[in-house]
Amino acid sequence: MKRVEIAGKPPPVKDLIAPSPETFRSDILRHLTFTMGKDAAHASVYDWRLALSFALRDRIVEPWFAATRQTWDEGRKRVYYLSMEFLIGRILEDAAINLGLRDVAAAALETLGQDFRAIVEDEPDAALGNGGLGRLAACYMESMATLGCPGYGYGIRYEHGLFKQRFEGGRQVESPEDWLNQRHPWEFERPEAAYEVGFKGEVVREGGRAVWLPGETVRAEAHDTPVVGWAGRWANTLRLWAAKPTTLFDLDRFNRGDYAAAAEPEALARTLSRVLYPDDTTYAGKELRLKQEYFLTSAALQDILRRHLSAGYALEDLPQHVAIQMNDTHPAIAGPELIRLLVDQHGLGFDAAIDIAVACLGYTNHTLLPEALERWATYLMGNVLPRHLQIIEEIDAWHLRHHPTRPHWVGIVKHHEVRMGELAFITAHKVNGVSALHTDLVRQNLFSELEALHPGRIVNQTNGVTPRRWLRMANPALSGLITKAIGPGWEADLDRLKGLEAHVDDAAFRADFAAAKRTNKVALADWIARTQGVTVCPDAIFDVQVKRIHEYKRQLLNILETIAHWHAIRQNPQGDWVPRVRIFGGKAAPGYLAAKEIIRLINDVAAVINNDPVTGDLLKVVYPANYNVSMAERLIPAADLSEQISTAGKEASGTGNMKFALNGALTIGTLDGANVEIREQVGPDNFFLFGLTAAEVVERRKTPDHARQAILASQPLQDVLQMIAEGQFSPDEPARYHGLVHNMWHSDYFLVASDFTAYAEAQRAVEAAFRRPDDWWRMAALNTARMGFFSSDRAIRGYMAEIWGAASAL
Ligand code: 26V
Repeated sequence: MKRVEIAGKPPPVKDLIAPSPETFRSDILRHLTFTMGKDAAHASVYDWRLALSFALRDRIVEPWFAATRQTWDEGRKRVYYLSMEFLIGRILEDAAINLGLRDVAAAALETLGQDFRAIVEDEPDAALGNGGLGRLAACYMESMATLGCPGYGYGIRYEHGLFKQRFEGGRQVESPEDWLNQRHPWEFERPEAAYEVGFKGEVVREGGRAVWLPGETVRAEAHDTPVVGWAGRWANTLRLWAAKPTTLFDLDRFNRGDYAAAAEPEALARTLSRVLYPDDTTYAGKELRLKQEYFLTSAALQDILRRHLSAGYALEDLPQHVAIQMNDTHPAIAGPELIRLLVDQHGLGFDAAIDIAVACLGYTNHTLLPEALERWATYLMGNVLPRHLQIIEEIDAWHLRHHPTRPHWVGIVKHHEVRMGELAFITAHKVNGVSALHTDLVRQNLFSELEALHPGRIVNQTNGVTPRRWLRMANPALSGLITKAIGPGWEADLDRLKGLEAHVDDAAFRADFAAAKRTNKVALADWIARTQGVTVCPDAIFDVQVKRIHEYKRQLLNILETIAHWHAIRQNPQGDWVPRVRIFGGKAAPGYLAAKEIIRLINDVAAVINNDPVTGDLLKVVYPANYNVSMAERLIPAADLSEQISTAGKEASGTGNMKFALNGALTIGTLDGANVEIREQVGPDNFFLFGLTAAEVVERRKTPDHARQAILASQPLQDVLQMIAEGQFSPDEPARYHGLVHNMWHSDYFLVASDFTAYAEAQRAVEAAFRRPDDWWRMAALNTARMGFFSSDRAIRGYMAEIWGAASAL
């Protein structure tokens, strides 16, 4: 046995004992034989992957049990993170790295004639989320484990995660994702941990007490996935609920031969945890969505109360032992549900119950977009959750009693709708935004009246990302260089990256930094050639915009400027151009037609540009389908330029922006979301800023013909719109983009035209900088060196201190 020292903060409670490759090899073989029932001679990559996963999982169990035991023994406060989305991605390599077993595993497999990389890539992504909000939840789970913050994530075990995307004739086509059609080796089924969740029915009064008689019930069954932190010092649980019928099937109907009807209860229950809602752009008042939200929340709260009571604590002491975080308003029924459980089931008074709820609950807001703010018609709420609607009205009345000066337009129930933002705000002791700018806007715009009634309730917690996955795992080339330069342990103490600053004026270090980037670019170029059939030159600027497709994120601005650049090269093919590859990735919500049109335009433009012999290697456009976490892990480490170009005031934070800068890409971006703080941290000289500010955006919109004015002021933009309108990119259907072009001239709500010239100029500044490699690599290295602030460990420490009142157990 060899002792593995993994340095870093906090000091090790118990160092990992890493097995030798020989020991680990026999672990793998044991699982291959006895768990998979396979002979090594006939095992597939799937068999090897599962055997390896089980061998790794075995080694999580000990720290997992130890953490659970310690939490009970020490009577520690637990944090419960309630989220409708956990966008995890692959688990195997991340777990191996955190256990300090990645190299041991790779070596063991090599002796078995197996390739670690191929096995890693066989794992499907756990895609139980749409985008930023879900990925943030996954990073936060990993940081809570790393910091030894006792906690649980609660979510839904969707049978089908985010849809798969492919392109047909440039158009997005969706198909169901099916990650559970294979064995999922990381979870433990807990059939004994199950709760009934009710819907509909009626509320009757019995001796002055409300009794809810649900018309439908389902069972929520727990599936636990351990989440191990850095160096295996602590592990928490991600508990995902699967919906099961309370009665299996109707035997009478079955015996009468009516098989479909007999299976109805089962089918009905199963739909609850069947699919992830794929739209994070617009609120649609779907009953099934409300049911999913309540299903998650009720199961979680019943579980939390059961754990609390089984420790022998009083319900009045819940806030000392329990912090519950609502990831956006999706679980905002938690306030009413907790009050219901305390009042209806445990006999507390309403006032005592609401005080307990408020003291336990926190609410994170992730968007200001009015169309994404949840509100439920009271008739729907009253139908699906009749008791909760009563409690919501009581909460509203209670709030008004305590704040008689409350403006008449403020409140939870208005115009026959339940506003979930107001509900979450009023039932939480802290409400947080996700970047400094976003939090200011939440204070000034979204909740200004409630802020005045509850000064100090709104706080900021700028988002962060886990450096274990997003640097150490995704970018071994750069990670190795960092460790060589500043020593080990930065993974758990990211501020230590500052130590790289001392090296940025060293030409040899800059050359190594550039070489690490080149390694990643060559690997990406190979993958692009293999999977997309496009050849790209690794010496070009790799310019990447990956995120959900949304008008406010302005992929349109990017592709319009790409066309302008292409046109400029064609006017002067002998000019001294800097070669570029513009890489796009991202999915559109299935019903979001404007976003789908942008996807099609990008693909149409790519088809023309990539086949143009005049521009050749000077410009390529690549848009691989089905962007997901694993694709992000390929693209981000290979990026030179990170596109963060949203209309200012619209992107709450962004987290991709952090991953890119951490991996040594320079940002071209607006003063939006966390871009503001990234620019402050890395220094304004190391960031390509352009565009209107959030305040200027508001002003600009007041000019009625802002779009027309901006287009008329830019000949290149006029030319681009003309080319599109003439059908240069859709020769088979010249009118295809007439609507889009018309919208550019006459509406342009997201101010693409108004920011176009500034964006194009910033792109020229990027090229000028890229021509000076010494400057470029110095800037890139400074970005990595100064991104320590954006570790999700820093963010979680902030939540623990300012919202949860929780302490590290390490
Ligand atoms: C809203 C809805 C509305 C109901 C239907 C389903 C659904 C699903 C998700 C959402 C909210 C989307 C909000 C969101 O993802 N916000 C992103 O959160 C990131 C993490 O804080 C942040 O970095 C991004 O800027 C922000 O857009």
